[in-house]
Amino acid sequence: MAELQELTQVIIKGNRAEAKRLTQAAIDAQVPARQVLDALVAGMDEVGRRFQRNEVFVPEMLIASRAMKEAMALLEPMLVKAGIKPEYIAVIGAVQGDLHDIGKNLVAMMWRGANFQVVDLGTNVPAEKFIAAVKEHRAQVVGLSSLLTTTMPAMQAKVKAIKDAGLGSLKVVVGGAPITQDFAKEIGADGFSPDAAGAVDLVRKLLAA
Ligand code: B1M
Repeated sequence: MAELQELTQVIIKGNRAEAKRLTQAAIDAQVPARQVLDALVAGMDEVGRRFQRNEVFVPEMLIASRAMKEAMALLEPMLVKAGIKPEYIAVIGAVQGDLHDIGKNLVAMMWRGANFQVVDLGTNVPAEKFIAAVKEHRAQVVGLSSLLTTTMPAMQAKVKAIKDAGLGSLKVVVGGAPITQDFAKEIGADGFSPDAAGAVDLVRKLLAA
């Protein structure tokens, strides 16, 4: 449907007013909520791909996420009515000792843009808080962010504590500027992404497996 393709495009452009107008128009025209949601998610997926190709940068991602958020606020009651649930439930936070949250917030936004339910614990998060939130929200994935080489050892301890807590098939993913694939493997994490867009694909792959 042309209107839904247009909705995808306005999300990519981060045009909030148009995103809200087109979402409301689709709701009024009784377009199934799932189709509207898919059009919104397709927009954020494309923003993610462009970010990975260095065609857009952090500001464009923030603007697109804001448009997505406002459109989702209109759509949410329809999703609830139609019984459409978030794809996955995720908990995220910056590890204890780390106050950097810009990258972590981008990951949370991209996850929300992919229709994941995200519980954001903020910064300076101890292992016990991650574990409690995973249990409370029955999360399938937990994301740890670290920007400091000094908090990297803490990340290792946190991954171990979370794994030792016996939380079933929970996946632990890590990221942040000093983190590498090798480090992630070394500390027993299930996955690593170098950027926020990749964190969406990573979770989809891990949880679909
Ligand atoms: Co800080 N800081 N900082 N800082 N800071 C760095 C990280 C640093 C590299 C600067 C430098 O020296 N060149 C350096 C770390 C050096 C090191 O560890 N080797 C540093 C330092 C030393 C410090 C302090 C210790 C400074 C001091 O007080 N002496 C202090 C520490 C505070 C603390 O955390 N306890 C400190 C404080 C701060 C501010 C508070 C002033 C501020 C943070 C504000 C905030 O976040 N709200 C700040 C900032 C802004 C930076 C820089 C300039 C920018 C970080 C940033 O937001 N980047 C940074 C230098 C730099 O990077 N140029 C620096 C943009 C962001 C989009 O990228 O966070 O990497 P990033 O996220 C990416 C990926 O890494 C990935 O996705 C994102 C985008 O795609 N990603 C994930 C991130 N988390 C992920 C999780 C995932 C997956 C992917 O899965 C879960």
